[in-house]
Parts: sequence; structure tokens; C-alpha cells
Amino acid sequence: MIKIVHFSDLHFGSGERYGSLNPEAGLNRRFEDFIAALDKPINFAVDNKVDLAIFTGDTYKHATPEPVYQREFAKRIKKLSLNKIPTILLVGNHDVLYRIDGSDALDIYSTLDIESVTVFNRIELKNIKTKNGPVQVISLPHITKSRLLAKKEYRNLSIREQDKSMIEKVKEALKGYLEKLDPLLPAILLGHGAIETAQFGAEQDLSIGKVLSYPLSFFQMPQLDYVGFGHIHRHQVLQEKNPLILYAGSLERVDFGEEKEDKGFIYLELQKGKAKHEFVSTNPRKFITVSCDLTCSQNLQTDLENEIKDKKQAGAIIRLKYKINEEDTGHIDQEKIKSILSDSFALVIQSEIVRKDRTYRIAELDTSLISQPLLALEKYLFDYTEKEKENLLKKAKDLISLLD
Ligand SMILES: [Mn+2]
Repeated sequence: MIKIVHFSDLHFGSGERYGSLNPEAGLNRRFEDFIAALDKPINFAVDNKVDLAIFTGDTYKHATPEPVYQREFAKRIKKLSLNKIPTILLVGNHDVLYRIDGSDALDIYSTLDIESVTVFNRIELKNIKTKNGPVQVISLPHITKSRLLAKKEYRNLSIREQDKSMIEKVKEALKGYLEKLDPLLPAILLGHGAIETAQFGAEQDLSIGKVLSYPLSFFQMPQLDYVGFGHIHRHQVLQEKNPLILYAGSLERVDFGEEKEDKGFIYLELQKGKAKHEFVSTNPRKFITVSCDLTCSQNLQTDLENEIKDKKQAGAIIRLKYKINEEDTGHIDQEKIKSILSDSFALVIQSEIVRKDRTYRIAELDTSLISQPLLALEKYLFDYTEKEKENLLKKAKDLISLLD
């Protein structure tokens, strides 16, 4: 049996807007959270003497990280190396610099040739030795178009045709390596990218970028015992067995969109024909949204305070959203609210002010035009040029005709 730790999507440098500077360490406190999150799989690997550690890409926020991010990542890779744990680093889209030289943020680890560290930056098949026997690894890192685009015959294809032809190439390459696998040894496929049936998390803020999207069927290959992916930050299992296919998910929350997603890494026990996995939470920093509608409230301050006291937790990143009538805004004691929430890790207050006597920006545009949408639109477009107006009205007519 081979014991494996699989973690992914570290993104050092992300989410720091909710962190302040720790003057003693000189580091952003959210960065310290991200470091602590990375320590979880690393320490788990060392403490449990696992046979193999796998990272499936997106090390930093982008491919030209500040030295401090590189240093803290390198320390943990060194720890794995000192403990003689073979380590796989697979290149993600955030690790790649879109230049013709094809360099990436993990290059340094292959260049330094660190004992027991293997970097995968293209599709290939390698045997990785572990103390409990070899594992066959097929790699599918983030694939860039630049090499393909350099070839003349692809230059005139549309983006969709280029994607299609790249997917086809990936399929061919994978097929070739699947045929080469030794059926007696455990085999895994490690990827960074999107799989069509996967559910995206809340990564918009990271602008996870456009990557190729593969059909799940590419990986439903019985020759494989495990398919471990990175890129999508929400941990999810796409197929339970033959083979087990999953996203490890990211290690820390970046934003409120991930408030309800747990974060962690995968512990895997692998044998030929069998993969047993467990999701281990990193206990990421809590994000809590407190929402309160005060527009019908008689005791604004008390109602708001009660809602906060009910939901708050020390050490969490709190977003307080309250809705209030314009004339009541003076009744909220913001300083008191801040002092109640002073044990938060970070605090964001968003108030939505409801104005009663709403005057229309365009005087003629009122409810009397409700049955004449085109006329209403024409009035709404008063500050557009005649040509733009004509164009937009034509489009509106087309849309309306579709409704008939
Ligand atoms: Mn990615």
C-alpha cells in the first residue's frame, strides 16, 4: 500500500485584502494563514511518513511571485525533501508566464534538481519511486496554446477550433501513455484544468483564467487507479471508483464566495486496483456574513446588535450587511458596532440605504410608459447619439419580437 498526500491551488499572495500587517513578522496576516494552511498537508505527510506528496499546481497568485512567497513555499518543499518524501509538482495556469520561452514558477525546482522532487510541465509518463514501490504517473499540467499557435497551420483557426484541436491532441497523447502503462503497477493521472462535469466554486475573484475543459470520459480509464486534479477550488469527487476522480480543492478561503466551502487536502491509500481517500480539513479561516434588514425595525441599534451577537465568532472575517431607511441612518452607532466586533480578524461593513421619494433621473420616464417599452427605451437613451439609439432600438425590437 502506498500512502499519498495530495494538495492543490495554494495561491500564495491571494486574499490579502482581508489581512493587516503583522509588524513582528513583517508579513500580511492572511499570508500567515495561507502558510499555516500549507503546513497542514506538509506536516501530515511528515508525521505519517507518507510515501509520496503531490501538488497539482497554482502555487502563487501569478507566475512572478515576490521573493517572500517563493521562500515560504521553498521551505516546505525542502522539509519534504529532508524527510525523503518523493514530491511531485505539477504546473498550473497561474504558474505559467505567457511568453515564448515557456518558463514557469516551478522551473526552479527542476533546475536545482532537488533530491526527490519531480516537476511536470508537459504531458508525460514517469515512474516515481517510493519506499513502498513505484507509481506510474501520467501528467496533464496546464497546456498553453503558445506552442501550438507557433505552428502556421493553426494560426487561422478560430479560438473554438484551436481549443478543439488541442483537446484532440491531449486525447491522443493520453491514449499513447495509457497504452504504455504496466498493468501490474499502480497508475495515477495528475491534472490541472477544468473537467466538464465539475462544479466551479467561487474563484471569480482570482480570475482563474480560461483553461481547456476536458470531457470526464478522458479519465474514466480502468487502467488508472487515481485521477487527482487541481484548478477548481471547490473540493469534489467526480467519480468514486475505477478510477477515483477528484479535485483536491484549495487550502484556504480567498473570499466570501467560499464562506460555506470547507478547505483541505486529500490523504490517499493506493494499491493496484484500489484507492481509498479521505478529505482532511485545514480548518480554514472562517468568513461570516451577518445580514440584517432594519427597514421595518423599531429598535434599530438593538436589533442590529442582537443579530451580530448571534452570528459573530472571534477570529472570523466578518462582513456586516444591513439595509436601512435613509432617515434612520443617524440612529446607528457605528463605533459601538465596531467595538462589539473588535475580536474579528477583519471587518467589512456594507450598508444599503433605502431612499423613499425616489425621483426619476429622466422626468418623462415613468410608469405611464409601461405598455410602450420601445418608447420608454428611447427616452432612456436620451444621451446617446442618433446612430447608437437607432442601433439599440433595432436590437430591442428584435428581442421583443422573440417574445411574441
Ligand atoms: Mn488554475
